[in-house]
Amino acid sequence: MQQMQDHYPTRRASEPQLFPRTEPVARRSWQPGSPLTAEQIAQFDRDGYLVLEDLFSPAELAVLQAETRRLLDSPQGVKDETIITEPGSREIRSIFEIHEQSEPMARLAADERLAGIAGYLLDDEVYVHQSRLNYKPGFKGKEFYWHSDFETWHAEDGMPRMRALSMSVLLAENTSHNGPLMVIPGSHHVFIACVGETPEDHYKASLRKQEYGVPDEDTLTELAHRQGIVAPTGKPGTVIIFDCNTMHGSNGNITPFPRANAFLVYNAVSNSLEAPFAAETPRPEFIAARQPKPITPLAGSLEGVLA
Ligand code: 6CS
Ligand code: FE
Repeated sequence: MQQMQDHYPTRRASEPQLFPRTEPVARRSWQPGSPLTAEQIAQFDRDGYLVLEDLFSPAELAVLQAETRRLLDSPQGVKDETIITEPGSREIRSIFEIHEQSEPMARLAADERLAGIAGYLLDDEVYVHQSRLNYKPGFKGKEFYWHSDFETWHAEDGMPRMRALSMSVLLAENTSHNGPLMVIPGSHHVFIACVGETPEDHYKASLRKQEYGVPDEDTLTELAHRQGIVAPTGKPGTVIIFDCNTMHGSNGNITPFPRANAFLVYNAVSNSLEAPFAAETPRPEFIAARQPKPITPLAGSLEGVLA
């Protein structure tokens, strides 16, 4: 496959490098009928993240929470390779490809309140690049070290441009104590190229504990001092949208209160995956969809969607 030009070379140099983002963040400005206000679009563009409250009714949340419980309690119902456990234990850390293995999660992924907003901000038809149920059990949930998703998706999956975004649907209370997502506002405007060649089958380690494709401490220190760190919290039903290149991570969870989020990553159809830009072979389909399935956003309630 002919590889496109590499606008964001990473895992090549022996020193960390910073490259300016060479493309817009929010690709459509406000116009009548927009699913977001002009202020929300401006905030997403400026900060690289946006928090939306109360998108789903309590009854819809009950469907999603029951499905989350079902997936976690009976993981034998999902493909074994999509279940990622915590380092050093059998505790489930993530279940990938939930949009292909669960009716309620498939309906959530296609909902206009998510896919419709993604398509607006990315100014294109969108498909699910990756989905996962992130579960951070009480006492045992481990951290997700700082990283830019795009750096991994570019290097290991072959995502050409920064025209993708993640939506984290909070399914349990995300408080400041139980390991909420932390983001560095504005970090999405710069691409931090990482040092270190991608190991073979890197995903088998990185999804449990990522050690390659993580930024160096000096760059992180400078970025955090300049931009600060925020940890959006919220009750179940809150949705945190963040740009593919926003630097983020989360701490471990030593409280008794589990943290559970459904992550949906929307990519623009025009930004479909090429050959990896810094890896020998692409990662498996359950982590990165290589055949885009454009979404027709669905209106209506999630109530009654059965597992
Ligand atoms: O490697 C990935 O694709 C996944 N890893 C992290 C820590 N965030 C993005 C994505 O879910
Ligand atoms: Fe991430």
